[in-house]
Amino acid sequence: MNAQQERQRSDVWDVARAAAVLLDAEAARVDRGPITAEWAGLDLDTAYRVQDEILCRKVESGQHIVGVKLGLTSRAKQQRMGVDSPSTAWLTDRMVLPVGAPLVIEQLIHPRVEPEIVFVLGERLAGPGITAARAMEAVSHVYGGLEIIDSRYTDFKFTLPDVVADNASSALFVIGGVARKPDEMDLALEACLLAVDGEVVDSATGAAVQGHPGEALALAANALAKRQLALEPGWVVLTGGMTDAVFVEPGSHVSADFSNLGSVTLRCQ
Ligand code: OOG
Ligand code: MG
Repeated sequence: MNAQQERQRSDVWDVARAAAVLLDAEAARVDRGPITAEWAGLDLDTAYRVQDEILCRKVESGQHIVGVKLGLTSRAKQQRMGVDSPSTAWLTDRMVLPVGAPLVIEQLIHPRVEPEIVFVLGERLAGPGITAARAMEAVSHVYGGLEIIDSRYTDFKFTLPDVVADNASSALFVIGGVARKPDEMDLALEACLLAVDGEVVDSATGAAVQGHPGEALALAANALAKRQLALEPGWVVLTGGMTDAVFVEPGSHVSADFSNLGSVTLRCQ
C-alpha cells in the first residue's frame, strides 16, 4: 500500500475505528471533536455498535461488566447537554470507585460529578413491555450514588450518536453505604442536596428522573430488549443524573445528601 492509499484508508470510518479512537482518547486523557462531524454515517444504531465494541475490548482486556447506566433521563441533564433522548451504556468493574477513595483529577480529562439513585437487581429483567412497577419488583436494593462523567469530546459537546458511542461519558461511580429496600420509600419523593465545598449548589427529587427512577429502569430493560439483551441479576443500574453535573478540581469536596439514602461524599485530589 502506498502512502496515499494508506492515508485514504485511515480516512474511512467504521465501528472498529470509532471504538479505537474513543478508547485511545480515554487512555491518553485527550479530548477530541465529535465523531459525527467526521463520520455522517454514525447513526444511533451504529453508535450502539461502537459502544458494544468498546465494551468487548474492555472485557478482552480483563474488565467485567457490572451493570448499566442511563444517560440523560432528567430535564436538568437534557437541557445542559442539548440532547433530549435517554440512552443506555455499560458499567464495568474498573469504573467502581470505592467509598472514601479519592477522585484523582489528573487521571481523567475534565470530570464532572452528578448525584444518582442506584439500583441493584435481585432478578433478571428482560423487556419488552416492562412497566416501572414491574421493574421495581426486580430491584433488591436502592442506594444513593455519585457518577463521575468524563466525555471524550471537547467541552462535552456532542450529538446523541456521539455520546452513545462514547459509552455516555462513563468514567467512575461511587455507591453510598446505605442500602434500602425499594418498598421502604417513595423514590419519586427521595430528595438530594448536591453540595460542593459545603455549599449547596443544586437539588432534586427522584421525580426528576423520568417521573420516577423505576421508569428509567423500565426504559433500560425495554431499550436493551431491542438489542436482544436483558438486565441480569446482581447488576448495578445508575438511573441518571438527578441534577446537572458539577465540575470538580483538585481539592473539591462533593457531597450528595439524600433524604433516606444517606450521604455520599467524594474528595478530589
Ligand atoms: C452524558 C452522560 C449522561 C446522565 O446521568 O445523564 C449521564 C453526559 O452528560 O456527558 O451520565
Ligand atoms: Mg450519569
